[in-house]
Amino acid sequence: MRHPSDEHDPRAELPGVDASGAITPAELQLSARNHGLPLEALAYDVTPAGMHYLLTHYDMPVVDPASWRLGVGGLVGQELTFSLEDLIARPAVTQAVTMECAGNGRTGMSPRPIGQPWVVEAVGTAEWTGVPLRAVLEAAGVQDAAIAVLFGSLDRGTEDGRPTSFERSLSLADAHRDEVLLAYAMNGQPLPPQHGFPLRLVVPGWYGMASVKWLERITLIDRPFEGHHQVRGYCLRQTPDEQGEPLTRMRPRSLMTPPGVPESTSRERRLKPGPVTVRGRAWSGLAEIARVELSADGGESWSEARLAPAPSPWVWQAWEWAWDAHPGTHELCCRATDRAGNAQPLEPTWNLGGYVNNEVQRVPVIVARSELDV
Ligand SMILES: Nc1nc2c(c(=O)[nH]1)N[C@H]1C(S)=C(S)[C@@H](COP(=O)(O)O)O[C@H]1N2
Ligand SMILES: [Mo]
Repeated sequence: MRHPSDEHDPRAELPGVDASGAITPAELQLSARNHGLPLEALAYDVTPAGMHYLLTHYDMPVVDPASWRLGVGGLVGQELTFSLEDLIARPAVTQAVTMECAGNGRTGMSPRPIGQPWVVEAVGTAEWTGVPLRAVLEAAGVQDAAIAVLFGSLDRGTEDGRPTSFERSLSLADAHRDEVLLAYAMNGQPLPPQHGFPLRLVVPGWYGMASVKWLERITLIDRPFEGHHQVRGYCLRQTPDEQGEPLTRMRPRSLMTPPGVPESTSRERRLKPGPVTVRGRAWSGLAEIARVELSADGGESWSEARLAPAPSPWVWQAWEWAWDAHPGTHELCCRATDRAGNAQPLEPTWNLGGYVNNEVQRVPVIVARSELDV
């Protein structure tokens, strides 16, 4: 979908924009650092850590766990400081969580918003172990004047020429939800450096930006936090002057593992004729998935996939769909709808940051005439 204004490209005011719309060397650098989930890894209930998507804005801090501390302060009853051992000694919770970047699907928009050029693969499911945030807030005590909790991290960069760090806040109510964790382990191992070692926040159901990595400080505050990553990034805006709606929970999305085999450079996929089981996952942070539908004709006709039960509200659900593949060229599509009635659209809705594009996944495939051709 094109932006309504033809005369003026609102991206022109943002840093790093290439007027031709081509992927810039800076974006290539970003996408070499921040990788996606290879779609064949949808086969795992829990994504192996190295296959989980990765998104980091600045440089990844190198942290010495012996000297690292988490500070809890601001409008608290008592300021607290935790070492990593202090946190590990507290009662722990392990929880599988599907996390997706709010910019997933960005390259499907036109004109293409500048940023990490995701196609559809910015997602993963990990088993996080840590301490419930609520327990730490209760240990410190929250003063009546506090309205929000600010999470400060160790990574540093600049935005619009000003020094910044990756900081985000949650309302008191969201911060006290049972499922919100301060996680020190991923899939049973200490957090890998790139996923926030030694401690990160995990906010199940929300887009990934809420899950602040490399945590160093939790501050109770009495006014809304207005840092870059709260009020500029991760808001749905059409123009740079607009404030826009802040992003929170993940919209429904389904993804399939593309069937068949790819050609190494064109990525064109071929498969044998005959029965095929197409498999994938679906999730929504807004409600449980109600159904997943598949199409083999580019979205003209749809039929329902078999959906596995939801293991918890916070993880993706497996689905499978039986297809009788006839020779020729086909476009496979999948579409999820959640129990709150949110469905994946057929077309994206443009916004400046290129966020929340949960349009249906489209996978072109060539079904060969015979088994021998694949
Ligand atoms: N400190 C810090 N936390 C961060 C980020 C970051 O750049 N710095 N990126 C956020 C974004 S935008 C996403 S999508 C998730 C990605 O988490 P992952 O890299 O562990 O998959 O981390 C979030 N937490
Ligand atoms: Mo993200």
